[in-house]
Amino acid sequence: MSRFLIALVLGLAAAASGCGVATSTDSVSSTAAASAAESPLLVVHKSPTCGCCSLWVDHMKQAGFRAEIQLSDNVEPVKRRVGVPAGYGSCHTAEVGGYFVEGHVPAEDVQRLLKERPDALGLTVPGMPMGSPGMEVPSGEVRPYTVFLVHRDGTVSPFAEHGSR
Ligand SMILES: [Cu+2]
Repeated sequence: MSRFLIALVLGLAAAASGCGVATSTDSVSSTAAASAAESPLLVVHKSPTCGCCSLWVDHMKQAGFRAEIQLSDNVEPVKRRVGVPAGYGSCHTAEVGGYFVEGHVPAEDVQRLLKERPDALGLTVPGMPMGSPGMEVPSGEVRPYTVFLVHRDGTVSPFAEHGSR
């Protein structure tokens, strides 16, 4: 009788631990799925030596984005593939939610893009304006710059303005 009880208890413990593992795995994966939905994945194409690109990625992570870095010595093919218009390029090219994000675009503008979801290709901050995210200077000065929305036909229109005019 006591042997039977021990076997029963051990059996229950094994079943319980098996179930416990399954349950915790389930909760982990559903938590990951939930946080994935809340924090969009940014795929960033940059050269290995681009420091301001990395600082921009830090800025985006602080705003809640997850980032996957794709190192490449030549990001031009990526810019052509996603549709960055000639003359509107910058140092790095990111992809998020079906859009491209070219250069030092502030996280708030990317968040607005993903919320409003315009029928467009992406956002760009041409060049590398002083004071934009990842291009900060000790004085805190922000040169006025424009974030452009790039339409499907390759034309652009202002999406946001930053810096003091
Ligand atoms: Cu840069």
